[in-house]
Amino acid sequence: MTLYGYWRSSASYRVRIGLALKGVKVKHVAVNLREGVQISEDHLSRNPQGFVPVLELEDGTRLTQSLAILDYLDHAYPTPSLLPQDPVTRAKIRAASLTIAADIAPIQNLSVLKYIRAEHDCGDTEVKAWAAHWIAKGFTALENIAQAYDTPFLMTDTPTLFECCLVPQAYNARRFGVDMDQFPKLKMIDSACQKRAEFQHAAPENQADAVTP
Ligand SMILES: N[C@@H](CCC(=O)N[C@@H](CS)C(=O)NCC(=O)O)C(=O)O
Repeated sequence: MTLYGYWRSSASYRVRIGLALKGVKVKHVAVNLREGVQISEDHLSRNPQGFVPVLELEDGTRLTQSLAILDYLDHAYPTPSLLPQDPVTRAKIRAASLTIAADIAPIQNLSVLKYIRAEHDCGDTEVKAWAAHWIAKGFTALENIAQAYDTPFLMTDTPTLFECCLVPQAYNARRFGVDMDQFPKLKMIDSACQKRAEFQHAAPENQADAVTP
């Protein structure tokens, strides 16, 4: 299988974590978002939305949307599962994951930030403040939820779909200057993940296309 992604893309990072947790090896192909390769004819033929990640299966089938890709991986490679068996906990973990993937992350997408920069004459400071505002708002709700559980990961003893979403979003939060000390439980979960080899392997800085300052 081939994963078309980008080192700093949080949606690609989610899938890299899922692959690492399951011990599934894929070929990685970088789509340079900074250079606009996502809207090249080649990439639009993989994903007409012009987004990464895209997971290309061995038979050429292309899967898009990180959560749908993780769902595919969870069915194709069931162990370890990314969701617990209990239906209520499962639904709650999916909800918390969607809070990140559907509600928080899209507002700081590169194309959204480019749009507000160009159409609303925003500079770096305003753009950073915009991203930080929406991340903090979403994290405040998630911190409230997480505080009710005394487990090392959200509602569980092992990382799930939620940690696949949280770690990349916490990475982005730090990039946009959000003080993670406001969210002690999320910070604790993120730190517990960072200690694990699978999360280290999936980290942006450890990707072949990473650009170090
Ligand atoms: N909902 C999609 C979001 C994908 C997405 O937003 N990808 C970003 C990188 S994290 C992207 O390709 N952005 C390119 C752009 O905005 O031009 C998913 O979860 O896969």
